[in-house]
Amino acid sequence: MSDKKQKYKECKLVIAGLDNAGKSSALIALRQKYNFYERVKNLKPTIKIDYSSFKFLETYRINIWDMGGQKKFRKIYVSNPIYFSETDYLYFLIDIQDELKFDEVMQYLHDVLNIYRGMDYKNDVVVCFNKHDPKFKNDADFKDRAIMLENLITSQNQDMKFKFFHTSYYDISSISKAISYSLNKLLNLEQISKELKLLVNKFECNHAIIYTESGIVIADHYKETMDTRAFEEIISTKINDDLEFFQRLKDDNVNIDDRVSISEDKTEYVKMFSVSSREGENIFYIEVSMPANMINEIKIELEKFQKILEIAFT
Ligand SMILES: Nc1nc2c(ncn2[C@@H]2O[C@H](COP(=O)(O)OP(=O)(O)OP(=O)(O)O)[C@@H](O)[C@H]2O)c(=O)[nH]1
Ligand SMILES: [Mg+2]
Repeated sequence: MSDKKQKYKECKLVIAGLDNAGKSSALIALRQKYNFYERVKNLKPTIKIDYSSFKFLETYRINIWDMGGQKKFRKIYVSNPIYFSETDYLYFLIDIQDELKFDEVMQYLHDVLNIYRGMDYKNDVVVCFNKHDPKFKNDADFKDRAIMLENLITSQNQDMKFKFFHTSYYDISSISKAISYSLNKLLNLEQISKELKLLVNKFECNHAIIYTESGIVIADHYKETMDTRAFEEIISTKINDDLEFFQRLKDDNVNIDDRVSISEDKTEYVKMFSVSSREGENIFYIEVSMPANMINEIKIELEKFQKILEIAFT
């Protein structure tokens, strides 16, 4: 275990899809939470494969293979299955705005899935209907396209499992949510997710989210009657705002680990948790939006998350 490389558990996520599907943009949006539009605007088509990795907490290294989608590259991958070997999760992005390419999309998906069949891939294939921008969220045509593709994909590939998401780089939390899906499974975060759900139900919270220092949402629950999408817009702003707030405190050496904001109809509370493991310190934030006046109960309830996080991460 002295080898530095063995310090991390390695996970491989493959991001595939046609050229122009928005793969690289989505990844940049995820990594670069601030001012990413500028960078995305100047983004060039990916030449073959872009490798990147990020540390998830102190324990894991998530390796992301962004497979440039131009036809010439697709040909190379499809004839060299080695690129796809040892994948933990396959993400397949579809540009939901570009209906004219759906046949080509289905053909490439078919080729890629055949490779995974040969490799005995057991996890869900995560399909993202990308570029489903907020302004199209109630557009019936977009909904129909997605349903049509979903039906086609599931009926043609009954031997495989799929998970579908709607994503857009105008809604970072939609991308965050899609990526959290595989991370939750890979990193055994399901217990945490369950506890968070119990909290939301018990106190009739509007929502509760837990995220890491880099803003990756590892679990989130919302009151059922809420419009999740609209809510996510508020949440991603709130996460960024809270992260900035805590960063400022840290820069100024101020030792405060929570923040409350009270408005007429709700109270928002965010608390920082620190969990030490052999690999180092992991910082988490739990943010709860609750009916006004619940703050004291929630504070007490959140204390037990220290233990839950410790069990999961030490
Ligand atoms: N409207 C909208 N445009 C997007 C979105 N994501 C990406 N784009 C645009 O789509 C274009 C292609 O994005 P890329 O991220 O380069 O696409 P890619 O899938 O990486 O393409 P290849 O590297 O060639 O495979 C860029 O002009 C982006 O600005 C989105 O969510 N909504
Ligand atoms: Mg690219």
